[in-house]
Amino acid sequence: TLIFGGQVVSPQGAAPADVLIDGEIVTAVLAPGAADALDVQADRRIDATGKYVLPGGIDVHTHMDMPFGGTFSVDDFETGTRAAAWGGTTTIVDFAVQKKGGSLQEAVDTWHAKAEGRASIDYGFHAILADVNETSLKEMDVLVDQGVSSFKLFMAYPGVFLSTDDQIIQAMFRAADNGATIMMHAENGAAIDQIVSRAVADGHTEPKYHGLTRPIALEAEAVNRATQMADVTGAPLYFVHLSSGDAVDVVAKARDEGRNVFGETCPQYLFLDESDLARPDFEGAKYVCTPALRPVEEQAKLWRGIRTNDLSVVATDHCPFCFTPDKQLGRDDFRAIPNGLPGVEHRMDLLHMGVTKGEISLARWVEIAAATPARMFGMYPKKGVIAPGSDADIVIYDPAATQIVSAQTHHMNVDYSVYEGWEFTGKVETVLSRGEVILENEHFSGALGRGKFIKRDLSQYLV
Ligand code: DUC
Ligand code: ZN
Ligand code: ZN
Ligand code: ZN
Repeated sequence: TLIFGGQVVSPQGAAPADVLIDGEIVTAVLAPGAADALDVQADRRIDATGKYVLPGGIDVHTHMDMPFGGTFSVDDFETGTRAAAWGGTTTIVDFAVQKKGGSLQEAVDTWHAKAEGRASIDYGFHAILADVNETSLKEMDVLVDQGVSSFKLFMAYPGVFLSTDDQIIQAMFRAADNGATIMMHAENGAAIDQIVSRAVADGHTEPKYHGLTRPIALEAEAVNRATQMADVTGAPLYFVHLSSGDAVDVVAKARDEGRNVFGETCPQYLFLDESDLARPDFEGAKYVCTPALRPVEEQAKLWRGIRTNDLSVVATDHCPFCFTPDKQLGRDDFRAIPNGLPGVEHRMDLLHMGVTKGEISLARWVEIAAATPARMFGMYPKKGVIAPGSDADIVIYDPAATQIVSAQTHHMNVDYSVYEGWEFTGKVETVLSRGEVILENEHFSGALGRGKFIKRDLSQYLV
């Protein structure tokens, strides 16, 4: 296959080039016209004139088919990976959830069973450490050898996922030994739960109180606490879904000291805000995720963090629940609203809007959405770059096309969109996964189960 006439985008910039693919692998990136001069024979030629040619997006934070609050996130590996591909994402890394009293291996085996035969793009797993004990600590080493090289801990959700400081520091010591990355959900959950109880006791049960009871200060406090524990233990630390400027400032300070501390944010924190939680008729429930959507002025601080690389990855935290019936569970009490937003399909487009609005460069778009996620989670250069020897995971993106987002037309298995009616400039035109065209002409053809598990290495960002 030869993709010709496009602008190939990488973290180094955008340049006209043609991409030659043999089977599943990129074999050459050629100067325009070189393919003809070399008399390259291609069975298939794809015209990318006027388009960007991008490494496929890598979303390192998704929750497919995840049990939560008495229900399950509504995208499984079939619908979720298909929706990802429609939006230009060709790799996801999903979270295998350890049960209390269960093993990490059981969690990963369960997730393999969920993904196998269903995923249409490649996928890896992180493991959620929900029960840190002697056994699960030992299992961390075993999972690293299986290519599950990152572990998420929660400082939030007491009684469900929360790890106490003694558990966190043990997991960090282990990670410092085996090289795994600790991923942290940083919010002071014990303190937040008290604030939540006080609000409910005062009769404040509407969705907007989900936001009002989770102050930024208690995110920044947890980020600081985890950063200090990482310093003491030497564990590599990656903060998931940072939502506020104060949290980014803590990460920035650690990074200025040369530490292995990294930050991720999500499109919802860049484009939505706390006013969405106050929408009438319980519509605010559609916007309940954790951390909560913030005052609008936080958005500019997050964009700045992306530019300074204190936020180095943008992932979705895709965790969709239907408005009916799932979100209705919390009609009378926001505590019962399942936490999470649908987003896996829109990340590339939203970040492209960051380019058109002048927040980030084209090169930075590809860096935060593909190249850095691949490096951060040990998949580079197989994934995250268009270069000889890399998997031919490629997106042809039309920067001039426009689209209007709607739950009627999106591909996620959820009955609403948080971006309903938004007009995006830019659109995915063609998607290749390991050399196979899986999306073109508004038609998806990726077979069920064609996606493969990616056995990941350790982070390639550690100093
Ligand atoms: N936040 C969410 O919004 N959903 C799932 C888990 C989480 O931390
Ligand atoms: Zn989280
Ligand atoms: Zn998450
Ligand atoms: Zn549904």
